[in-house]
Amino acid sequence: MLGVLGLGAVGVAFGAKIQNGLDNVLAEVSAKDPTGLTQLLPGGGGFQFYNVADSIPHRSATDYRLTVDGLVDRPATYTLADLKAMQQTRLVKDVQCVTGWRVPNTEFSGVLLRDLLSMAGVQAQGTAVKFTCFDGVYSESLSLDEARRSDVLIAHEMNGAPVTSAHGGPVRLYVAPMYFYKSAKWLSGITVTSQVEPGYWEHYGYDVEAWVGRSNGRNDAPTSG
Ligand SMILES: Nc1nc2c(c(=O)[nH]1)N[C@H]1C(S)=C(S)[C@@H](COP(=O)(O)O)O[C@H]1N2
Ligand SMILES: [Mo]
Repeated sequence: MLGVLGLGAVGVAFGAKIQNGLDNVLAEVSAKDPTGLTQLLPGGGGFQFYNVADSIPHRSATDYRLTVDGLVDRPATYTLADLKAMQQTRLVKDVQCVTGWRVPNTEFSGVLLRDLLSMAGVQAQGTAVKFTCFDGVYSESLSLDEARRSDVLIAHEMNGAPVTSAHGGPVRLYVAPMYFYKSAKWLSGITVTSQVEPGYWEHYGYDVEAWVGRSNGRNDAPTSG
């Protein structure tokens, strides 16, 4: 699975072909499923499924924890219920993967990252934020300015339903203005750091500053927001 779903240097050139293969498999499975349960399978609804880990990691809604630490005055750990009790923000924007596929008008809801950061109290030396995941493999990062944008969410709902395991639930990062690889799934840690630490794909040459249409040599103008 790792090889098939990977998005390394080779994946950039051949990603579309590989993903078409995956789509065909999923379509075939769906056709044999009159219950429609395969709608819940990874890759449904126009999304492509990405996972650099060997299997989909699971955390139940009650076991889930998100820690905020690093260069902050008040490190904290949140449950899913804690996050749901906070001020909620809903964004409806296009999801754009750097390999070319797009899902227009996708809704994500959750807590603004900047609210968690202000509750933690970022210290003067803090200039960046690092994200870690309970798959134990993936990581991402943003500058503090990017992290404080009003279109960067700690999301627990997608299209009006809980974020599924395949899509990175119970909680994933959603960085709306950037290519979807910035939106770390299975989010477990937010650490304020003194410099930007390049994330998983960025070690393979992808841009740290992954603005849609302005990075990775691409020109995908968003159709909305
Ligand atoms: N933890 C983790 N987050 C991840 C990835 C991953 O492999 N692991 N892939 C990224 C990439 S390249 C994309 S396009 C999106 C895919 O999200 P989806 O599976 O919900 O479509 O998740 C991003 N976040
Ligand atoms: Mo991606």
